[in-house]
Amino acid sequence: MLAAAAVLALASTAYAHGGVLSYSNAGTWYQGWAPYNSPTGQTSIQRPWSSYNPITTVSDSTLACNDDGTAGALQLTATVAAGSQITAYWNQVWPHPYGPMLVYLAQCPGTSCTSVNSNSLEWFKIDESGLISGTVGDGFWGAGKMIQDNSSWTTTIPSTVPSGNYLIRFETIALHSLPAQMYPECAQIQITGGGSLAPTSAQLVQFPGGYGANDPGLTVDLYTNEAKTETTYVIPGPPLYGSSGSTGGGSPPTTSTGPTSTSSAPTPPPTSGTIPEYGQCGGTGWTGATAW
Ligand SMILES: *[C@@H]1O[C@H](CO)[C@@H](O)[C@H](O)[C@H]1NC(C)=O
Ligand SMILES: [Cu+2]
Repeated sequence: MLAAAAVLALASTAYAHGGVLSYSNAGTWYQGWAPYNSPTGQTSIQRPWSSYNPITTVSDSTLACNDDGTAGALQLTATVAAGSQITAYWNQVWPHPYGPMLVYLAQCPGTSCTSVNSNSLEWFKIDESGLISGTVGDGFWGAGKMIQDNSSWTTTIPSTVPSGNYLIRFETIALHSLPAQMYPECAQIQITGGGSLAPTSAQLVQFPGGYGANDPGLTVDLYTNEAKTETTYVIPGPPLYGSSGSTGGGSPPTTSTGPTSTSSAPTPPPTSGTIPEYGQCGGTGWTGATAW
C-alpha cells in the first residue's frame, strides 16, 4: 500500500534515521524485518518494526521494540548459546555518533516468545556503553564506537543467564538534539546452556517505564559550556544485570577516564569529517527536512 512511496522516500534520505537491519551469531546471518515492505510473507527472527524514525517520548507505547509489541505472522526464533556473541547491524553508515548503546534481555513466559507482547515483559540490561572518552560536548561515545565498528554492536549473552526464550533489545540513543532520539529493535532468541543467575527486581524494567522524561542521560544538552568540560554521563535505564548490591535508581555514571566494563581499551574517535556532526535529524544547524 504505502510501500512504493516509502521506498522512494527511503532512497532519498537513506541515512537520516534507521534501525537494526540484521544480526549475526556464531557464524549465522539473520536478515531482519524490512519495515517498509509488506509484512506479508516476511520471515525473520527480528520482531516487526514500523518506522525508521526515532522515538522521542519515554512514555511512547512503541518503546519496547519500535512497534505495537506483537510478533510477525511467520516469526522465527534464533537459538543462541549463553556466552556467545550476538551482533546487531544498523543501516550504513549510522549517522549519530553522540549517545549511548544499550542491550537488554527479557524472558518470555511459556515455551515461546511468539505469542507474547513485548510491552508485557520485564527487561534487564546486559550491556551498555556511554561516554567512552572526552567530554559530553565533543567526546567519543558508544554510538561512535558502533559507527566505527561497521555500524554494528556486538554483545555477549551472559553465561549466567537462565536458559529459555527471550527477546533481545538493541538500542542506540542519539543526543545530538533534544528531545533525545531512541532507536530500539528486538529479536526473538532461545538461549541454551545458560546459568542460574536471575536478574534482581531492581534490575528489571518495562518499556515504556524504564526511562524517565527527566533522566539526566536523556536530557543532557551537548551544546552548553558545562558540556565542554563534563566527562561524566549517566546512562539511562536500570543498573546492569550481574552487578552486585545494586539498589536501583540508574546505572553508575560512566566517566571518560577509562573503558566501560565490557569494552576493551577506548578506540580513538573516527577521523573528523567522516560523520556529519548534526546529520539530518533535527540537530543544531540542520535546516533541511526533519521528517519524511
Ligand atoms: C558490515 O556490515 C554489513 C551489514 O551492514 C555486513 O554485510 C558486512 O559483512 C559487515 N562487514 C564486516 C567486515 O563485518
Ligand atoms: Cu536519525
